[in-house]
Order: sequence, then structure tokens, then C-alpha cells
Amino acid sequence: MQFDLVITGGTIATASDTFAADIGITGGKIAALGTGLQGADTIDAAGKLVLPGGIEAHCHIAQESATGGMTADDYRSGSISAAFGGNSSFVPFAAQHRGMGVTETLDLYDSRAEGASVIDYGYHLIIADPTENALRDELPAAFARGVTSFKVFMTYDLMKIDDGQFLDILSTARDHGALTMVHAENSGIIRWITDRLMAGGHTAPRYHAISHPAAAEAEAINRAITLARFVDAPLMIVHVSTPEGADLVARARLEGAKIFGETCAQYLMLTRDDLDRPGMEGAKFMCSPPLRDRATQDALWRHLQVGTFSVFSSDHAPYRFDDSGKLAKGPDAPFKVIANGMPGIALRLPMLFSEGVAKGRLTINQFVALTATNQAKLFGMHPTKGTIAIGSDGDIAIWDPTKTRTVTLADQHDNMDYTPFEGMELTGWPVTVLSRGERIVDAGELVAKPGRGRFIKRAPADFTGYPGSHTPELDPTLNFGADIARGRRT
Ligand code: DUC
Ligand code: ZN
Ligand code: ZN
Ligand code: ZN
Repeated sequence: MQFDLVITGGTIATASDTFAADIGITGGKIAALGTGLQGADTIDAAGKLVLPGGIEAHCHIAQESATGGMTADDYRSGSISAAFGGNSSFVPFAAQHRGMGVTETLDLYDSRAEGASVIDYGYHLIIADPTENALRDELPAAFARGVTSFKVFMTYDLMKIDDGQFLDILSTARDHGALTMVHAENSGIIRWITDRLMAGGHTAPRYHAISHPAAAEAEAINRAITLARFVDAPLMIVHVSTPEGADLVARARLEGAKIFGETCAQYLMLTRDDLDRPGMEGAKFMCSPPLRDRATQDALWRHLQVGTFSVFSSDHAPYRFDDSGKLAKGPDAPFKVIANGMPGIALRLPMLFSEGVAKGRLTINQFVALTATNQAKLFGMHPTKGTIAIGSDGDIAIWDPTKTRTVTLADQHDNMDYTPFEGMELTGWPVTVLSRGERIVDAGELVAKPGRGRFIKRAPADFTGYPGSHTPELDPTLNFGADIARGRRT
């Protein structure tokens, strides 16, 4: 039997196992794992690691902020940069803004992604306007088209939902097996400090970090977890940036709640000292939640090691250091009007490999789980995506674990004019990236056409093994609990 493509001689690693085998791919799918396989085409992976292609589950692509600014990367440049970084799929956000319908939002993002992406893609739906119609009709329609995860905001005046709206969204999502994600920061604390900093003339980028204290994150994570457990709904806390927040996630998981955590590369690789750079340079390092300190980095590593976090992301939010992005409100605008976010989609995997695997903090299997397999499972793509198994898509990244390279902007292949990680030396890089058995990046070159990427119609996640919670007031046998739990306002 001859396969379309055989990858020979490499060391395969999945989220559970590491083993030597050839991989036979036919029709874009993994058809065999074995020895001595023959193919019409061959990739020699001797001395290399053969991993599931990365899945970037947190990035902002062709997304306008609530105040109108557009990310520098679209589905073409964003997917190319992701592919160079070892990813074969990504799930950016489709952002509803107030006054927009959910279906209208998803149609808009379809038009942005179709014909542009080089890798397969889906969207998490950002809900900023949970109208009756959205909850009753449009969210079920979103599930039906394969959008099985949502994100909500507890901060930002134009995006945030209140606790009652949060309960509506959580319980609607729960009924469909969808996963809600939350940006958890207390908006009152942030506004209160920001007003005082501004009144005192403290407007430089460094005050951004001061205006978003750890307490704001911890309070909001605690409230979000409380609300999710109240209605027994699954919830992922995204971009956890503090030990306090991570501890809350760990505690809830220990108690059996369907609570999941994500952290992002910048919180492990950078500190808020970078915000002190001269002039406006610090704006390049502004993200929300903000960068913290060294002790926080150590605590977040520990939480990655012990499994508090299921997902490791880039939170690629590319705003250029010019008047289209960070400086849109002027060359010395106060921190509170500067776009939040930094790029890094091509570096998520190399940074976690170099700092995690190469330095002995994580096993290669933990690396695969944190960068691909857990994303596939939680976001309804497993086992088609996120693993190397017979029947799975031929989404594979072949890594040279010994190659050392210095980070440069040119190597990002994005539309940005800076990288916050410039000059870092990293060991371990992807050399060939496949999507459905096709080479998309090979030896430093893009070898596939934008537009080949397909929409991933995602399934509900499987929450087997999480006992969840029981709220006596919502018991279906008491107090009209079934009606209340279903969201009917009787
Ligand atoms: N939240 C994100 O997830 N990314 C960028 C900025 C933000 O507030
Ligand atoms: Zn938005
Ligand atoms: Zn966020
Ligand atoms: Zn984000």
C-alpha cells in the first residue's frame, strides 16, 4: 500500500505518548502509524520531533475593537504568521458589538476568513449584546453552524455584560454543551484607579499596569466562577495573569467544577518593567490584563506544570506602533485610550518549547496538551484535530528540538512593525508544518496558498468526569426550579 505522504524516522509525541514511528497520510488524513511505510512523497524526520500541529485558541484577527480600531492582521497575514509558528488551526474571535445581531456577526467573519486563511479556522463568538432574540434564537443557530464557544467581558464599557446577563449566557451555553470564556477583571476597580491616576497627571504607559491591579482580576475570577457554578455551567477563565487568579481556578477544579484556565506567553516571558521604557515605547507592552512581575511568572509556571491551566495561548492582538494602532489617539495619548494587546502568534509554541521543554519545566507531552490537544477537546475539534492518531487530520508540525534562533520581526511574517519578544534566543523551532497532509510551511518558506484553510464546524465539548455542582434553589423538583434553570422568567 502506498500512502500519499509518509513522514519517516521521527519521534512522535502526543499528549500521552512518545514513540518512534512512520506516519502514512492519505486523502489528508492519518491512515497508518508503523514502520517501513511507503509513500508517493516522503519527509525525512530523523532527529526531529513530530507533533500535532498547534491550535491557537486565543487570537484577534481582522477584529475591530468596540472603539473602532482594527487589528493589523487579517485572516491572510494572521494565519500565515500562525503557520510559521507551528500552528495548523486557529480559533480567533468573531466580535459582536452592541446593536449587531449574532448571525450578522458570524456572517461578517465568514466573509473575512473565506478565501484568506492558510490554515483551518473557527471562531469564538464574543457576546456584547445578549438580547432576548440572541439568547432564544441566535445562539442556538450559532451552535448549529459549529460555533460552540463564546467569550464575554466583565470590563470595558462598550463590551461588558452584567451578572444577570452573564447567567443568561452561561445557562444557554450549558444547555447546548458550549463553553463560555470570560475576560475577568473588575471594571469598577479599574475605573476608580484610572480616574485618580489621570487626575494626578499620571498618563504614561506604565500606569496601565497600576490601573489593572491583581485584586481586580481576582475579584472578577471569583465572581465568574461563582456564577458559573451557580448554574452548573462550564467556564474558561482566559488570560489568567496572577497567582491569586490561578489559585481560584485550581481550587474550583479541585472541587469538581467545570472551570478551565488559560494563560498566555507574555505573562511568562515579560514583566511590567517593560512598560517603563522611554517615551511611548512602553505602549508596545500594554495588554490587558497587564504584565506583572517575576514572582508571578514563577507561580504561573507552577500552575502550568500541575495542570491548573488547560490552554496556553498567545492572545495575539496586533496593534501597530503607529497611528493605525497604539498611537491612533495621538503621539502621547494617555494610557487609558491606547489599544490593549500585543502580537505573538508565531512565537507561542517556540517560547513554550524553549522555556518549558528545553529547560526541563514541562514534558513534551504536557507541551502538546497545552498547545493543541486540550484546545481540540475543549473546543469540540477532537480527535479530528489536536492529536496524531489514525483517522485524524494530517495536521502535523515537525520540530528541530536543537535549533537555536534569535527572535526578529522579519521572522514573524505578520503585519506588525514590532515584536515585544525581539532579541530573545529560543531553542526548538518548527521546520515543516502540515495541514490536512499538505505542506504549508517548509524550511522557512510559505508553500501553500491563502484561502486553502477551511472553516471547522465544531462539536460540543465533552465534560465527562466533572461532577459539577448543585444549587438547591434551582432544583427542578422545587421552587419551579426547572423553569428558572431554563431561563424562563415566570
Ligand atoms: N482582552 C483580550 O483577550 N485580548 C486583548 C485585550 C483584552 O482586553
Ligand atoms: Zn469587540
Ligand atoms: Zn480579554
Ligand atoms: Zn485576547
